[in-house]
Amino acid sequence: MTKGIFPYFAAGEIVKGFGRGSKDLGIPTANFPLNVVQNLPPNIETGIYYGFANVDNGPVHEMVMSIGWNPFFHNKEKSMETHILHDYNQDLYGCILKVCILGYIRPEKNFDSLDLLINAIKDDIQQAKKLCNLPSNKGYITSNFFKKGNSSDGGNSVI
Ligand code: ADP
Ligand code: RBF
Ligand code: MG
Repeated sequence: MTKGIFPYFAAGEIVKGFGRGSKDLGIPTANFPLNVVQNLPPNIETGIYYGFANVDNGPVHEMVMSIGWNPFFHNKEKSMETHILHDYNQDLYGCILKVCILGYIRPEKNFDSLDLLINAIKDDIQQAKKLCNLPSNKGYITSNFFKKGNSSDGGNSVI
């Protein structure tokens, strides 16, 4: 069960992902290294999450994140992929990504086509925008965690 773990804070370097061209689909996902994935609480469900993120202590934006094995692609390795709702117009490899996960949207699913997967991700983005804007959530934009000098080794102890 995924209960009582939110907000969950994590930080790490943005590494190369699976190179499937998510970027070309308009949905680039910044991938965390394995150690950040392994630091997740053991009781966190795989699935799609929402929250806030920033890069190199910059402005905080809404994000959607996929945690799991991407059944559509049959991944062997569990991954944490974050799509930040902002146009950076550049690569961010090597930069530090900080995320504050605020809640769960849905389980990971398999789809009959890539188009259906993309439509589901677009729905997730709309959900995330609404949920991030709730009074109980939007205060996290100004969390000290996102400021310079505050980081996290992947746990949720540093706020
Ligand atoms: P990879 O397979 O290496 O993860 P993607 O096609 O998923 O490649 O693209 C992800 C990369 O795109 C990120 O690592 C980052 O460098 C860049 N990027 C640019 N804008 C964004 C964004 N809004 N959200 C996530 N990554 C972004
Ligand atoms: N992959 C899946 O196999 N099933 C999913 O339900 C799924 N949902 C996703 C939702 C979001 C918000 C994001 C960012 C990714 C999701 N993915 C899912 C991962 C997707 O397959 C991966 O990012 C690909 O690289 C996209 O081309
Ligand atoms: Mg990626």
